[in-house]
Amino acid sequence: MPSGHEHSSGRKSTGPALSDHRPELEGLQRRLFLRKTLSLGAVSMLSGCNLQDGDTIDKVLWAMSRWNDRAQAWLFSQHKLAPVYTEADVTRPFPFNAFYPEDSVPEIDEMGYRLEVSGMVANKRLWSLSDLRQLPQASQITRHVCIEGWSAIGQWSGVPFRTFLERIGADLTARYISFKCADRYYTSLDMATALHPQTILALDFGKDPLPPQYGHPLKLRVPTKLGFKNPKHIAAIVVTNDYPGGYWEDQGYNWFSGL
Ligand SMILES: Nc1nc2c(c(=O)[nH]1)N[C@H]1C(S)=C(S)[C@@H](COP(=O)(O)O)O[C@H]1N2
Ligand SMILES: [Mo]
Repeated sequence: MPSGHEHSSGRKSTGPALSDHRPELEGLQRRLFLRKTLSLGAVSMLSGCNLQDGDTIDKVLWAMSRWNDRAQAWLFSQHKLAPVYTEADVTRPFPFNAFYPEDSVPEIDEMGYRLEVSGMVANKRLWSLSDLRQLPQASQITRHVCIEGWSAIGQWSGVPFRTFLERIGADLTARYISFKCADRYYTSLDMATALHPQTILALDFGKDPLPPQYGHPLKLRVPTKLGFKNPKHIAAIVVTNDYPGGYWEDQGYNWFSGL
């Protein structure tokens, strides 16, 4: 597969070969309504992957998922806004979620904190929290939807991410923004979603600075995406054309995951 379509999850091509599983693949194509329209060759073309007999089902499914990402990205509109709510609608207490229990939330020192930016950006300086608070701020009350089957309404405030990307001189034609978090979580976004007016680098939750469990000191609030695409405890941001994947994405969650 060409670079930009590889998955760094350590998946190896040791699974069953495609040719041993014709009936399963046909079943899959039927379920996806692709039977009449997409041959293996067509999936190859659309996904940019070189698929052939002998490839693993795993590889074919990853290729289809990446094709699905592109279809969703194409349908995404920067003008379509996520629903907004009032203060009375805010869910209390707000649920906590992470890939570890709440007593393992990272502790980050406010004074020593510096956000790193790298990749396709003109200005690679470090950002303190007070630097970020001096930029224009926006606030939103929106619904967070977790793939695990719960949702909750919260209020987040901070710097519109488009404003931040402009300040750091990000190449806005790059394909991806990648986020690296203090708890080793990572995720990434398409540029159109990064530039969406409701995507904000949040510093506050409700009226107060983000508490530890909700992403102190900095999280990205993206109301047009599932919860796992909203990184908490952001340490570094990379603007790149190389597909960055993510913690859950690399385990099979669909990368685009728009709402
Ligand atoms: N750094 C980091 N960010 C993360 C996660 C995580 O484990 N670590 N979990 C994600 C998931 S799956 C969800 S649902 C939300 C939960 O955010 P909350 O604790 O503010 O409800 O954070 C997302 N961002
Ligand atoms: Mo989640």
